[in-house]
Amino acid sequence: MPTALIVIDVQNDFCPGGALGVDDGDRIVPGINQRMKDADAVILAQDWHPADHSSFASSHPGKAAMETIEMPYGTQVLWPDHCVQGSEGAAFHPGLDTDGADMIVRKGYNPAIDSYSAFFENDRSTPTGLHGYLRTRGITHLRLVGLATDFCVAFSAEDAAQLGYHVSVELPLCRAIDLDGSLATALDRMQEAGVTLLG
Ligand code: VGL
Ligand code: ZN
Repeated sequence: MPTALIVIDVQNDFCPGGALGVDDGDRIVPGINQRMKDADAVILAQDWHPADHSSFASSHPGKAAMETIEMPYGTQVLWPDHCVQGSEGAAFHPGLDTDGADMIVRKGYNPAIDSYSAFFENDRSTPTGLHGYLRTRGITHLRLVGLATDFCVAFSAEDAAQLGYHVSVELPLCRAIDLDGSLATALDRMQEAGVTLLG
């Protein structure tokens, strides 16, 4: 089965000490590097925002990080500034074997809309191009790992399942933000979408 490993957002800002640091986010790096060796294709997703991105609380006077607002495409969590294009925070964790990647897909570059998923922006319809890439390479099976389980990993997994891929998420190689029960919700949603959760 032609299988791709999709590594979601293993970037400095999502690791401890980063702008949106996830607990133990750096601990998954060695295991991910190991996992690259038995995939037919390795894809890295990279959160890549302009400095004035609409998902940043700093773009909305009077709003604080982790509050939500209504956007034309639905409810949006407002985040601290993170993964600003070209910054050290947007760089991959220095331990990640980026040389092992076949392609890097950047997302979240449109100032007006966030993009948790590596497949679609948060309107769940504007494509990033990853589906076309995987399809033309004949990939049918996806293994997802990375950060954060309950946002970018979950949205990517759900979209991939909806697109018809066989999708598994390797939970020991993911870490979550877990904001107001978001991890439990994300696990339920992935399971409902037909994603296999590997413990
Ligand atoms: C992510 C929040 C904002 C993620 C990205 O990678 O899960 N979360 N941007
Ligand atoms: Zn982001």
